[in-house]
Amino acid sequence: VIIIGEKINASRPGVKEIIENRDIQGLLALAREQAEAGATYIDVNVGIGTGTKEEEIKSMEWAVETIQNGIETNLCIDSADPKVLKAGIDTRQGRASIINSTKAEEKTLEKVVPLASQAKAPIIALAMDEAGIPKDVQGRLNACRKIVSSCEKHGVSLENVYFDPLVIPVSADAGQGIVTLNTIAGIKEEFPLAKTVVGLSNISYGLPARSMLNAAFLHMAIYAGLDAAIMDPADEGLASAVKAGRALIGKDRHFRRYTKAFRKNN
Ligand code: THG
Repeated sequence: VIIIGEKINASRPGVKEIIENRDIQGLLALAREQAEAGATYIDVNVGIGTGTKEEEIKSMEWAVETIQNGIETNLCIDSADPKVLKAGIDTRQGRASIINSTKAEEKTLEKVVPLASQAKAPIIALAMDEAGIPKDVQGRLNACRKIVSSCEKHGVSLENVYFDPLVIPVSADAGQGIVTLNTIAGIKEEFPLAKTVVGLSNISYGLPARSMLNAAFLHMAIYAGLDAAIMDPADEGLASAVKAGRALIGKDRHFRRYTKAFRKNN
């Protein structure tokens, strides 16, 4: 499971201020902490909600520039706005980055899928369309099918597509966890080349003992076929859940990585 660090997100306490004040050391500390904890990609989401699109573009350019000058790491450029995604990718200058994200809406697909094709960048595609997040598995798979058509049209291989089945807080609707899990399995069955990703921490929003819920959901998602997670890499329980989960489904030959990580603790 590929770990994408979630912490550079303007909705988190303190991060909005780091972005607004152009706090270089504050931003780099968040990036470094996650890279050192084992994140392969660092998510960068600078949308503060109240600002204009132009401000979000400027903030994205600043954040990408600052991180790439400060540390060697891969980024996951996170915005609902295709112009912000393009600004992030253009600032990125060739180093590996994921585009996060497009949804199955024609207008968005026509902007973001060609960007992924030109930049040869992996892309995260949300299993939703202009009407919102479908409540059931078939609705979400239908959204994925529209995205696959667009990828075929623009020459993006499904190996470079991470489908996000979407995680809704179970505190809002207790039945949604299983919908997400079954959507992961459905995607892997219908599009074996494609990859899957979730924004893991969303599952536990509004509930106590979030870390435990996140780890439990991660185990089930790994069994269903999860390839990547946007999560807190510094959460030790979660990092352990990744190592244990991938080993238990046979993706860690001879439990080598698992053993290396835990031997000295026994
Ligand atoms: N899918 C995709 N991209 C996404 C999301 C997704 N980007 C944004 C978001 N969802 C994923 N990122 C976060 C970042 C922080 C939190 C949740 C999702 C969050 N953090 C709490 C905090 O920092 O205080 C604590 C987390 C915890 O304790 O579990 O809530 O779904 N493609």
